[in-house]
Parts: sequence; structure tokens; C-alpha cells
Amino acid sequence: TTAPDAPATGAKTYSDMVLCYPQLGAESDWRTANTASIKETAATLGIKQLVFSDAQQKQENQISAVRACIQQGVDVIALPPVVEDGWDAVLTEAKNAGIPVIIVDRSVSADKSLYSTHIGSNMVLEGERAAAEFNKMMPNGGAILELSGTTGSGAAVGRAKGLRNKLNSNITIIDSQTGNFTRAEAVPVMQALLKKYTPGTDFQGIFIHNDDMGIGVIEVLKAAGIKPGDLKIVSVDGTRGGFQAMVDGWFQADVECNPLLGPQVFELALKLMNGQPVEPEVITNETVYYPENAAELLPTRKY
Ligand code: GYE
Repeated sequence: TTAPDAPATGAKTYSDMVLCYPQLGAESDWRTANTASIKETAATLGIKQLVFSDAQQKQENQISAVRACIQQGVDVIALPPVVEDGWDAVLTEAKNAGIPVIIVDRSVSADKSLYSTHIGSNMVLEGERAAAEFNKMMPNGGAILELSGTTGSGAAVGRAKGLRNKLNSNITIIDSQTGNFTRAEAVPVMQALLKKYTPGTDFQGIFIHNDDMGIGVIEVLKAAGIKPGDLKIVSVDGTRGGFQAMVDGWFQADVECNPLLGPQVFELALKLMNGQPVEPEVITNETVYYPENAAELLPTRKY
């Protein structure tokens, strides 16, 4: 007789699973938390093998990592793509090898027939939520700067689009520059912007595509003698650093983007290994955080 919780005969379990996670990099606290979530979930579920790599934000490294996983004959590839374009060839190779692909976090522009599903945030909605904050804080209009994420990434493209979708017409985006989602790259970009534009006069707000860049921006503003609250700043992610920036009065809102995707990724992977149907798009549920309860929530933040 079979134990009641035993899988149906022939069904694959987590202990059979070899999952490939060609991580795009380690550029931010969001990314570090995403990596931790994947590794912890793999360990908790006791999967057979997690094939993890770090592409250091270079698409060619990610493509090589995917090819190595195809060669190895992994069961499932879960891919967080650094940029949207340029995946058709390698996704076709995976498909021809019969390996299902889950696109994680950022989106790809490739045809949907080349992968099984996409799980992640609605990046356009995040940009729209940021726009709503500026509309509330600047009812009489004004000017803002945008510090964007990695050029061509689904996260940056979506957030930029969402901002423009919903920003009131009396608020102008006077400049938009990329800081590649890192604190280190955001610093010189913000320094250059401060040489070009006078805070308060030329612009009253900044939309920043992630908290790590936001922390770099704060450093630059502080050095220039600008005080918390002098500018309206909205960021994205909701990391501990972002919460601290709200506690300190620098960010007026932080749009949540959840990196803790491990449990859902492995659940989808198991279904795919067993040939079960999955939703073509799994969107994570998110909100907006404010300074009012940032201090109270900070200790509860997991990333
Ligand atoms: O917002 C940022 C990270 O793709 C959603 O990538 C992710 C973004 C996240 O570097 O911090």
C-alpha cells in the first residue's frame, strides 16, 4: 500500500529536480535577496541540484551559462534576463532540447512560444505607482529627474513607461540618466546632474529606479548640502536601505518590488517537470510604502 502523501506513481518530486538559475548579477540588495531566496528554497525542498551562476550583469555570460545548462541536461531553467532583447537563439536551443524555461523577474521580448511562463513584478505598474506619488506631492506641477536602471532591462523599460503613462502633464521629466541599478554608478551620474541643474529651482523631485541607486543619490545630495525633504524622492524595491531612507526623511515613498520568488519558482518548475499546465504569466502582489510607518516596519523587512 502507498502512503497517503506519496506522489502518484511515476510523478517526479523535488528530490529528482536539477534546476539551473543563471543569475544576472549581484548589483543590488534586491538581487542578493533574490539569490538567497532561490538558494534557501532549493535547500529547504531538498532538490537534487541547483546549478547557480552569476553573470555580472553581462548578457553574454548569461547566455553561456544557459548553454552550459542545456549541455548538462538540467530539468528546468529559471532565467532572470538582464535585458529584454537577444534571447531568441538560446531559448530556441532550450526548447529543441526539451528543457522548459521559466523567465523570472524581468521580461524578455522573445516570442512566448519559446518559454513556459514568466513570474515577476508588473514593472509598468511600479512606474505608474511612482507617478501617482509625484502627482499627489506636486499638485501644482513641477520638474523631476529620472535615474533609471539598466538600459534595455525589463525593469527599467517598464518603470520608465509607467511613469510616463500616469505623470500629470504639468510635471516634466527634464532629464533621465541610467545608473545601471548600482549605488556605485549612481553617484557620478547624480553628481553630473547636480552640475547641470539646480535643485529646487530647476527640479523639485527625483524618480529613482531602485533603492541602491537611491542611497548613492542621498550621498551626493548630502555632500551638496541638500537636506532631507528639500526634494521629493520616490524609489523602488522596498529594501531595508529604502526603509531607512524613509525613516531619515529622504524618500517620500518606496514602491515595493518583491525579490523573494524562490517558493513560486520551484513550484512552477515541479509542475513543468511533470508536464502539468502552468499559467503563462504569474504576477507578484505588491504595494507602496510610506515614511509614516517605515520605522515600525523596518525590523520586519526580510531584505
Ligand atoms: O528593482 C533592482 C535590481 O529586476 C526587479 O533589479 C529587478 C531590479 C530591482 O537590480 O534593484
